[in-house]
Amino acid sequence: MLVLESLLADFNQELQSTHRIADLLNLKAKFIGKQGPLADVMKNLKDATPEEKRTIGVRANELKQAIETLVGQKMQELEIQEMNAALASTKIDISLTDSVLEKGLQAAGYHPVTIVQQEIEDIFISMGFEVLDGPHIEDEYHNFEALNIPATHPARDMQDTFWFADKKHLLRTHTSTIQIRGMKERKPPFRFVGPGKVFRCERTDASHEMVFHQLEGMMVGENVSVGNLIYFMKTLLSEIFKRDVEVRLRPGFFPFVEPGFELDIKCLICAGKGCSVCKQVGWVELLPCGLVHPNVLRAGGIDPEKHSGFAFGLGLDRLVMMKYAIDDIRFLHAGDLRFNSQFKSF
Ligand code: FA5
Repeated sequence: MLVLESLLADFNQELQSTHRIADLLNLKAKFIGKQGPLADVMKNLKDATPEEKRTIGVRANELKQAIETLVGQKMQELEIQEMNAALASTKIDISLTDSVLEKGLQAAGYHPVTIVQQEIEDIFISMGFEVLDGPHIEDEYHNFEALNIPATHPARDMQDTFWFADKKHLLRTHTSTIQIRGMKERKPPFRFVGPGKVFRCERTDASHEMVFHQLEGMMVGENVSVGNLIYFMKTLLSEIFKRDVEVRLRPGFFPFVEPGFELDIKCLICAGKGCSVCKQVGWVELLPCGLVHPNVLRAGGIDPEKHSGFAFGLGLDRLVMMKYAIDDIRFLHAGDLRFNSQFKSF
């Protein structure tokens, strides 16, 4: 018995000075492994009396379990310690400081389209609008039919479409797709904006890209009028440009609005004199809009007898071009860091 009792004390003493997992495993083997003293005690039991066998056997088992428990506890402790040590030695400082930048490393920054999109979202949020999202891959219904553009309507050709092979799905040609789901999921009055990428199979030039960004807006309620529409458009432009910009409103045709308007901005690249961005006309198409067509309200589950609404589809890339005087839309999509890093960094 004495051997057994001193065994636990010896084990505890050695355990105190064990600080590595490998040493702990060796210590465990030393005390309760096949060649260890506990195994010896058990082997020698064959010559003992039945009474000794019982008391010593029980005690030996208790000790084995006690040692296993202590090893388990210590193992957990050491694992945490080793993990913390590993984390501390591989720690990365992700905060770039000026001194790092002085060494010539590039700071990360937001893309100008993202900067302006976030600014516009904030402006609309402050005016009680929600911000919605929608899928890039759409069906014919949401991109055309529900927007009052049936299959045979010539307006389908206004937006050259990338179709999928099944001829049912497409890459959305405009963010107006967000209108239908937005209407179906809420009851009037409501107001929301929906920014995102859109896709058109178009020849590119200084003001046209195949992949570009729009920001849809919609407000539905009782007696929503052209007056409301003009108020929100004016607020948006004065907040974005922080100065007076010249705009003009002219009639525009879109099957999903009636009446429809085109809001153009006086070209800020050439101050209206004529350039490649405005196609020599001095004005840039920026913000088509109008009152939501009754058929579209119905498709969204809204009774046009009770409610009316306005909608707009802002050309985000063109707005960015006007704001920063960028004279070719292709700069926005080239991924050139020399261009991108001129804008606000994190
Ligand atoms: C539309 O896409 C309509 N869905 C907008 C709308 C919404 C009207 C709600 C009424 C109510 P449009 O095809 O004109 O309309 O495009 C809207 C804006 O996107 C244009 O004024 C222009 O600023 C921008 N845009 C159009 N095509 C391109 C292009 N290829 N590259 C860059 N910007 C473009």
